[in-house]
Amino acid sequence: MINSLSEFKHAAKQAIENPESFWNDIANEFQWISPWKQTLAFDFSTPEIKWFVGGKLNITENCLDRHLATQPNKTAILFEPNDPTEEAQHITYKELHSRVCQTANMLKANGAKKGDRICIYMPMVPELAIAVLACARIGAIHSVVFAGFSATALAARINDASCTMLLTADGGFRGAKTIGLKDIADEALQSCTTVESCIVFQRTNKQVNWNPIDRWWHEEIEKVDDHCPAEVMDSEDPLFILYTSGSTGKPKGMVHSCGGYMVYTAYTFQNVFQYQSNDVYWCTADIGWITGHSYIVYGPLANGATTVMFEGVPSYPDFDRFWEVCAKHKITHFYTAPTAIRALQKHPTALIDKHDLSSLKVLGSVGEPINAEAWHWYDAHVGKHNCPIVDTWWQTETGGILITSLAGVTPQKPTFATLPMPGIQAVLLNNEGDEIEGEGEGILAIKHPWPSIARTIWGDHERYKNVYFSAYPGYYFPGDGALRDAEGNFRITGRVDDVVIVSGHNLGTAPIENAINQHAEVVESAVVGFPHDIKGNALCAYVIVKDISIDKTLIEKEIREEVAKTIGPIAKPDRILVVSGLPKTRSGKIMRRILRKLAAGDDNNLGDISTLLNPEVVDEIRRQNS
Ligand code: 7RM
Repeated sequence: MINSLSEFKHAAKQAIENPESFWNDIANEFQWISPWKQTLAFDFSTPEIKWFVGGKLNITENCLDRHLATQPNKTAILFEPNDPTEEAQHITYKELHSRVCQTANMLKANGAKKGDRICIYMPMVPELAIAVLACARIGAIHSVVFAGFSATALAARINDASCTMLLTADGGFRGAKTIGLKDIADEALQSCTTVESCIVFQRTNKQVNWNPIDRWWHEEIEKVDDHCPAEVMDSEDPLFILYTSGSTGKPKGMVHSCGGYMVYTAYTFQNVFQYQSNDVYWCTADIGWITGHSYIVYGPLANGATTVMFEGVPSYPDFDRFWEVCAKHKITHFYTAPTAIRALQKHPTALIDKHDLSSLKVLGSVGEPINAEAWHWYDAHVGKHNCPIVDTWWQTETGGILITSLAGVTPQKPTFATLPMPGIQAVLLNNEGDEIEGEGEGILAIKHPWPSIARTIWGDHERYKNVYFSAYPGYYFPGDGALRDAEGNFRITGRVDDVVIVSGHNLGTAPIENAINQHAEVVESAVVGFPHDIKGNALCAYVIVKDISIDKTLIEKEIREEVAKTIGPIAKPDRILVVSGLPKTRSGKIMRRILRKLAAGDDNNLGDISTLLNPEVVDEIRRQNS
């Protein structure tokens, strides 16, 4: 573990000078069935990336078996149910190992084998994590679909990967609501032909429809024992597929492989969060997202940590649920998203002060840039000015955290993700693709592969190449913009793929939004382009204001003046819509694709909006448009 700033600097230097020996040392800390023959083979032009070539392993031996000798009775998963009156579950490493092996046998007994794709559509219960690990145990490729997704979204993902098995539940609890997962799954399966068996976990005890391919989890699990040798996996065998939204609307099935993903998620978990053996770590994400895969399941378990799984939502039964859980389980590490922080920030701090948060040592943020106001609120009211905040920048595609501070080890700077992890060669490029030295602003790119970079898009390597490796040859292009200060700290400024060409001028929407946000009455904004007879494209700004009863004509005029002043008259939006919310994903990302269609008047063809956090704002915008 990196324990000091000087060790950090030393590691960063070593990683640049000799990446292969740097990663060899880290990978050697794991349990391999047989060693690799070559550390790295890559070519960004094809692109082909391989780590720990020829090495054999099973990630579950590293997450489970390895800890049995040293800490069998330590809690591996601490499950906190949606309903605070339902008892929490403490699942030890020994018990988790046994349940994963038994579940793996259940999958095999139902026909699953190495290389099969298994779709997992389950609520946040321990069996979800167990299902993920059971797939990994037998070498089946899991494809977790977030349980908030619709039948259409689920079917598209099952079909894209030709999944042969579906693991689901009768339903799931989310705050005061019950979601009928089995009903949604049934609807999805009407348009899927590859699924041969469906195993249903009982959570809500709700009456469900039954099909010939359905089996109850609790009945199937009774039929098998808990002895299941780990499948021997090649480093480069796929471990899982996880879908992430693309700018076209068709989700991209990012493929992660066994060896590199294990090494990098474990390495970053340990160093970023500075986890100590008795700590209780809580990441509030859902396992349906990459944050849950890497930093609820694999990273923490590979380190023998206690990882909390929370079934509920921040607002149920009240807006102090997070703080109640922190006090109840003496949470030491709390990792959440800016969107959650901003939502909780609206409520009186008395809701926090009711609870004893003195166990907290480290706070984390992930998912989008954290604004200064949210950062300072988090620092003061949750961290009591006493907990480092790690602002972790990364993506589904990167598998693990790439730019962040290390808690208490490297300096933090509000609104800055700060420095690349040792081993990550982050650079800034100008529009011509030349590297910018020192302070500056540009396009973020990564110069050298790291072990957990996604290897391809399932079934579409060409798209993988085009999206990530073609715009700036020789680099991985994440699609984000950044600025860098004199000390080398990065601040992520937002997506750069949202460029609109207005009368032949290339306009990034992020700087226009920043200008609009300068206005004292503006809370948040999103700018998109829409087709225009004369200009080719024109700009439409969606603006959330503090007080909805404000004089709209006046604020529109002031916003245009602000944009003209900071960027130039060319960037003045043609249309400004004052709205009460922006369509967002559940992790807080603005769905620009939808805003673009609405602005273009193409609103009968929005695609699936069921994956949104707030689908109701779409109708509100529609009404304003007409
Ligand atoms: C982990 C995750 C990836 C996109 C990424 C950024 C944005 C994520 C931060 C951030 C600024 C951060 N995976 N993003 N973390 N922007 N600061 N700390 O969110 O695939 O769902 O999204 O999220 O734009 O490219 S993701």
